[in-house]
Amino acid sequence: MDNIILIGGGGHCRSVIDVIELESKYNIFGIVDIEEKVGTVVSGYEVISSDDKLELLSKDVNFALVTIGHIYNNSARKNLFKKIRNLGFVVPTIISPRAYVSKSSSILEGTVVMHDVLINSQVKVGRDCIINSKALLEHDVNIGDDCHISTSATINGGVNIGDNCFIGSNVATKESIEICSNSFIKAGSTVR
Ligand code: JB2
Repeated sequence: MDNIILIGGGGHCRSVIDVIELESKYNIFGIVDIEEKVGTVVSGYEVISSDDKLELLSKDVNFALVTIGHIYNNSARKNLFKKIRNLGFVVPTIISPRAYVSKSSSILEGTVVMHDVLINSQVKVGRDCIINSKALLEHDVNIGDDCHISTSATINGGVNIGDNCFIGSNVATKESIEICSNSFIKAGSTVR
């Protein structure tokens, strides 16, 4: 298995570790977090360094993924994704074996698809997104880059979502609507 480094060792990281372990494609080499957390352990994996050692780590490890979450603001995630790409890390797509992803759908790199997600026919998901546990993306949905579709959100058929959107837990959207870039939709909303 190829080694991978995870950047950000909090709650979202612990969920992603569970997916990576089940997927069994990558060996988690270690976690990169803030200096104060170096030496601590996250779900059995050591925090091996802070961000300033990423260049050194890139000599030994090919793959990296940002595992900081996104609720109000995704700028930390975006900056770190940019940094690891500039350093030459390969950023993979991570898909839980417990997710269903239609073979006619496409999911770009840096995106994680968590347990029990259902992605139906002809869906397109951009880069560096979180499609969180139990989310449903119905047929012909398009999702831009850097979005977080939270737990159990239902995105109905033909919906277009721009970049940098946060769609909260249990949100339900009407079919074929446009949700513009930088939208924040709070948990439980119905979007018409
Ligand atoms: O600049 C940084 C940095 N800033 C914060 N570089 C690196 N490498 N790591 C950084 N961190 C680390 O990200 C923090 O020290 C902490 O370990 C982690 C953030 O963890 P936290 O649990 O606070 O949030 P999260 O983003 O992992 O999870 C939130 O978002 C998810 C989507 C939570 O609200 C979760 O419940 C939610 N599922």
